[in-house]
Amino acid sequence: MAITIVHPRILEAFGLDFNHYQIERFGSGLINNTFRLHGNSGRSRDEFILQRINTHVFKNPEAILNNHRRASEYLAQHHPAYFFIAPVQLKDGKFLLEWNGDYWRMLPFVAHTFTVNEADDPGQAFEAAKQFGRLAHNLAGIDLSLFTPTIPNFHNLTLRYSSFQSAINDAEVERREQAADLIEEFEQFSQIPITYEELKTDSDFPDRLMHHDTKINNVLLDDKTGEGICVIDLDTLMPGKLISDIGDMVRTYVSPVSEEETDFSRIIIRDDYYEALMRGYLPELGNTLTKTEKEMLFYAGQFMVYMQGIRFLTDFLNGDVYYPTKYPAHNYDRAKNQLTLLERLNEKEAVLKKIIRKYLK
Ligand code: GN1
Ligand code: MG
Repeated sequence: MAITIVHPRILEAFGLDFNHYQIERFGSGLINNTFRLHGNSGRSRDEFILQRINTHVFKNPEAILNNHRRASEYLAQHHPAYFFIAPVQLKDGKFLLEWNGDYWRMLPFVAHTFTVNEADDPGQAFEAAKQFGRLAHNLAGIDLSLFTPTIPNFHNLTLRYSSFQSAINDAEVERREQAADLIEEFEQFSQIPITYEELKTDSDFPDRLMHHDTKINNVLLDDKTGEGICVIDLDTLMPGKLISDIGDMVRTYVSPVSEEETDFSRIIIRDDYYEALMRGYLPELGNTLTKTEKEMLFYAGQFMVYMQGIRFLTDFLNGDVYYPTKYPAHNYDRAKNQLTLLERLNEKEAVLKKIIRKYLK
């Protein structure tokens, strides 16, 4: 992979003098290239996040900035007290910089905050879920027709399922044979995409503006109190379904180990984390949830874990073209990890549904 270099002209375009900033790589995202800028002035306001947008994944980078701007304007008008990071404007008035075929955008850095890659206590799961719930609530009245999908069909499980089928057909023999058992196991859960197929057109299952990447490191926490301050990474803020945001929290907060874990016996459902996230998220949306949305809260976890599982397996069958891998069976292991998580989740269906009911009152 080529090393990305920040050219002085990029900072200049944002009205910043290159000589006044220290630049370092930042964060753990796999998709975009992220840098943190420290101003020599030492003022906390003089810090920025600069990102080069990955245009293999985001083919329409303008859409990201347009959506982000629409949301921040709406929030400033309707929820002025709500803290939301708006993108930094270029000298020419735009928000997206094109430089030598690459696309860059800048955001203010929020001082006195930190992120965690895994939830270490239920309190963190609660704080993060509350932030995502608040975002969904505050954006509930916005006109969805103003938004362009930044990744079309991103969480369209019907399409993800059919890409999985194509990958099975087109895979090299060796990989297909290696994955045969796992393919079979995912096929046994085909009720999950069938349910999605029905939900998609259900009038009681509306589109909402969703974040679509609700993992815990996309929430900034106050470095003194640990309280949730705001959400970040708004690249996939676009119309979608409630199950995406809730489901990805279930997928990423509830097990003590991440999708990278290969000792699958360590994948378990921590009821207290599941409860913390429902307690954080559901009250924020209050009575705005429809009957069908309420009924589908447990399904949300199944939906996202299953989808991520087949996305990893699809990539394994395709020869690792999407997710960066460190060894040949990496995507296979990630898929097996997600399958295990799905099984653990299903075993606890009754207990978890009881928890959900507690927070729907
Ligand atoms: C990708 O790069 P990251 O971690 O923000 C992916 C998500 C997956 C996640 C799985 C644009 O997100 O959908 O859930 O990997 N984002 C994109 O680790 O494909
Ligand atoms: Mg992300």
